[in-house]
Amino acid sequence: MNLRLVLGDQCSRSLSALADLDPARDVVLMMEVDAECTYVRHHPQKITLVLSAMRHFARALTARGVRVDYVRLDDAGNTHNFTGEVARAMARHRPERIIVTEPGEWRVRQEIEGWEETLGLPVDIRDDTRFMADLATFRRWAHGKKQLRMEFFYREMRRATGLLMQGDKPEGGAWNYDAENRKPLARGVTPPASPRFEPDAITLEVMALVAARFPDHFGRLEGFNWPVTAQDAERALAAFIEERLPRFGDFQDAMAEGQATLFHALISTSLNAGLLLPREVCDAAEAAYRAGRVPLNAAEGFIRQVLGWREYVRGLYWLKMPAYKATNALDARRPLPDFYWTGKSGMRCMDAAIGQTRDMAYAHHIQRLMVTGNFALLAGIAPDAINEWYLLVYADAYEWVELPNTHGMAIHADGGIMASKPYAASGAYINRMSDHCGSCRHDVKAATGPRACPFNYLYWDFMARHATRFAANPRMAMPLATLRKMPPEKLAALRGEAVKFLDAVAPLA
Ligand code: FAD
Ligand code: DLZ
Repeated sequence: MNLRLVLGDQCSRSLSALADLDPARDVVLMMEVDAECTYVRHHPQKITLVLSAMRHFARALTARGVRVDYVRLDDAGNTHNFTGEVARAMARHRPERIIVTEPGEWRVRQEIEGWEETLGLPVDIRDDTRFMADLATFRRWAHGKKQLRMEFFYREMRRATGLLMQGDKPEGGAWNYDAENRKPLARGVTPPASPRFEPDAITLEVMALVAARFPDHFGRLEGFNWPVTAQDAERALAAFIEERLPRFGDFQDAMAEGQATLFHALISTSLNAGLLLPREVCDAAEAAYRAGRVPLNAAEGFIRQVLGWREYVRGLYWLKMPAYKATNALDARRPLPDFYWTGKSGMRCMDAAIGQTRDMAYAHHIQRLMVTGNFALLAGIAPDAINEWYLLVYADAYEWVELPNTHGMAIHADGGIMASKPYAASGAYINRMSDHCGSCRHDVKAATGPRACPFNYLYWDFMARHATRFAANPRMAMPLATLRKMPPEKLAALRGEAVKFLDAVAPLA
């Protein structure tokens, strides 16, 4: 018999580890283990989501006649790590081999690759066919290229999948409609509420377990509202396509007071846990466009996120690990300020992003990139510290997707492998894209003085710190030219404010 593993983010009926399963002989092993809940101290909503999805998936497999050996977190004898649980299951079932779909994280892959030797059994590690680009295809695409720009990978993926194509030409004549997608939320536009997913008995039981077992983890568990089954995830997708996708493009980069989710899809938790497949969500968006229910800028903008960014970051992660995790191109060394946990920075945009992160285990892309990420970039927060934060606080966080977004997009730790310039912005950007500054105690127009917006002086301090490094980068020419023209006493005042602020909130050791 085969022992087939299903990990917590592999709750998909089409999982390669379940192909050719023989219900008469094989056993599926699913393991709830402390090690996966605490290697970073995940947000309680993420732990709940994963464990509840696992329990629902196990129930669905059992209903189909599959033999599932399910180890619960509070089972006596649980060794609380994957290797220990596979060893115990081997003693129970005496399998001839282990079959597993490649895991999403490097550390888990390392562990599994050791099993043939440590457990003395053949281990069949299968490709994760849920993604649209397999890793070999990405490696071939990346081979010999100096720069790995997502935009070119995305075009290859459009051609390979036929999504939003007219023959060999992109739908509408352009590959990218991003220029139409940078609007702040217009006055009088109210984003529709996202659907409610009332916790059922299984989820309630998991919530009680998580609350009792991980009381010190950052984040609120009450209000948990994530899909934990494929059916609920499909309902979330359908609601998004009908109600929010039509305006997704327009307001993709917007931020607004009291609006945590705007026109975003809220499907990353389901995609990453395996409850939805990326191809099905792209097909649903394309079908809505072809039926005339969604404009092209919205459908293209959304499909680019899933077919482009999501596949690209996964390819990059596996291409560059493990060295990628150690990158620190900007020599950032400051510790993470305490306000990343308390949400009490006094900066309205930061506190809104951190507050909703605590309450929902969610913030949308621009909050992650241009608020908390931008702050970490400008302040020079050490990559390990900010990286752990992003992996810990979001319900959709897995290292394969979180790490490239953090090191590559947010803090430029990879030195430009992913992004041709750092996403550094002053308060003016946040003011343009949100209404936060209106209710902030800081003055976004002030760069020095007691009410100055910290993003302003931190921005110029960042530019001055890294001027030499970016001198030859044409995309940095404008801010660096402004920096050069700045009177020395003005720059000294800005940098003085920056250092005073940073030494107070994130003192160097
Ligand atoms: P939408 O904005 O509605 O986008 C639709 C889908 O596109 C998302 O569900 C997601 O699957 C995909 N997508 C969009 N942008 C990206 C991207 N940059 N990379 C990969 N997929 C993308 N996403 C995660 O899934 N897990 C993470 O741990 C994660 N960490 C991030 C850390 C930082 C510093 C940054 C800047 C971004 C991170 N992202 C991460 C990407 C993005 O912020 C989330 O995918 C998105 O906010 C999820 O919300 P949504 O489903 O409403 O997305
Ligand atoms: C995230 C997570 C958590 C919190 N708990 C478990 C678990 O108890 N058992 C399990 O199989 N998987 C869990 N996961 C998901 C794993 O961390 C994930 O499979 C690896 O990070 C590989 O992507």
